Amino acid sequence: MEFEVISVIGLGYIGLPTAAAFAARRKQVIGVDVDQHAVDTINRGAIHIVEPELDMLVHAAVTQGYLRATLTPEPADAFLIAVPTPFADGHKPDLRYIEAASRAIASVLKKGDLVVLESTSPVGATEQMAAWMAELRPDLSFPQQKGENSDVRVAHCPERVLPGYVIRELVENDRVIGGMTPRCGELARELYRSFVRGECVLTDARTAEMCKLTENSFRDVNIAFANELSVICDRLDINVWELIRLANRHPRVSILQPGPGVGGHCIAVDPWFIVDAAPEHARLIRTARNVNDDKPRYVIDRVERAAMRFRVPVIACLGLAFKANIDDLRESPALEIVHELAERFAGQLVVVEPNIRCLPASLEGSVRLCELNEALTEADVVVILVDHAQFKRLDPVRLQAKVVIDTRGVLAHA
Ligand code: SAJ
Repeated sequence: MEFEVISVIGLGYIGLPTAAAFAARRKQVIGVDVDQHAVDTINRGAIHIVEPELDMLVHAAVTQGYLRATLTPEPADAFLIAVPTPFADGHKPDLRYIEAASRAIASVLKKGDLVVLESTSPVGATEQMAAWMAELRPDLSFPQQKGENSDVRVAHCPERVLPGYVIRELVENDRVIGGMTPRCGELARELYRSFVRGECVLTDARTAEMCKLTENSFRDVNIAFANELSVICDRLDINVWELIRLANRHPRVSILQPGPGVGGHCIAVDPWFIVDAAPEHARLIRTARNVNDDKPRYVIDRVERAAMRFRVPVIACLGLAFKANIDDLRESPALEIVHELAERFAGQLVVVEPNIRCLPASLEGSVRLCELNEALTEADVVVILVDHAQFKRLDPVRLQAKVVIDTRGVLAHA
């Protein structure tokens, strides 16, 4: 089966690079997004997010005529859904974007089409997506009705690329593909093989869903271990960065790095989908989430105690993004910490975030965005919240006579 026209629904951090990857293999790609600004930007050959090398790829894809963006779905041979799956109140998975996307493409589906859900999803979401489409298209059959003989094929292939390294990981990482039937999986594998150099491993849709959640929970639990260690080490007056470096010399020990908390829209979210599915059994996974979610509060307390040493302290917060060398502020512990501090120390806070040009609206007026040099000149207390490359090059002499709270071990690794 040749997939000549591929449609990617959701042109964000995953959908846009994926669309560009198909286009780079000379596939006709129709990108669909509800955001007019994103659609217009892409059609100009530019991008609305920060991801190394993506601008070049999108520019080439659009100018060579392989990629175009639109607000409304159009017919295609394969549809990839890459929309967000946030959680609602009580940490319950919120499938409204998947529902909207699948309902939106239902009207343009035809016999022989393949629909792949890429969004990280709770177990059962792929089947639910197929049910939504079937409801709107009684004239077509779906795998839950006709098995291997269905008109439309459905699979789940969770994305697993690391922001900041998306272009490389998209091509190199192995992919887990869960078909609603074996044939659905095989077709999806054919589709991905056009640009994926890693192995495409087949399973069923539910296992693929759980696999993605497991990967991110594994990371969350391991970061929680590092974060818990950092709090214990503060208590015992031990340098946690040195401790981890030493422990990691053991051939079977590989501890991750403590930080100000866990951010992003994946690792801080996905483990809750497991907790929601098996609340009585997901004890370790829930505790890890709580340990990581408590870390920003711990940092705020440390900053408040440090600030007490000064009459009117100026506090410089270095970094707002959820991790190094990106502009993404979503679910960022650094942002959460700065928000809290801004309320407590209004007018005394300066923020350095080299990857953004203006502050988020919620911080405007209460803190000042400035250059690193200026912040260091003014500050009494320096709080390092993100290990951006610029901060790693910081001259320690500039920090003399200041109180420094280094939540990322930037100075310990210098
Ligand atoms: N963090 C630490 N210490 C560490 C590693 C990370 O505090 O040692 C923090 C980061 O600063 C950040 C958060 O954890 O705030 C998450 O960052 P990350 O780099 O671990 O992961 P993400 O959210 O950027 O991407 C993850 C990746 N999953 C895994 O590594 C298992 C990526 O492969 C997934 O595709 C992505 O989630 C996703 O979209 O699900």
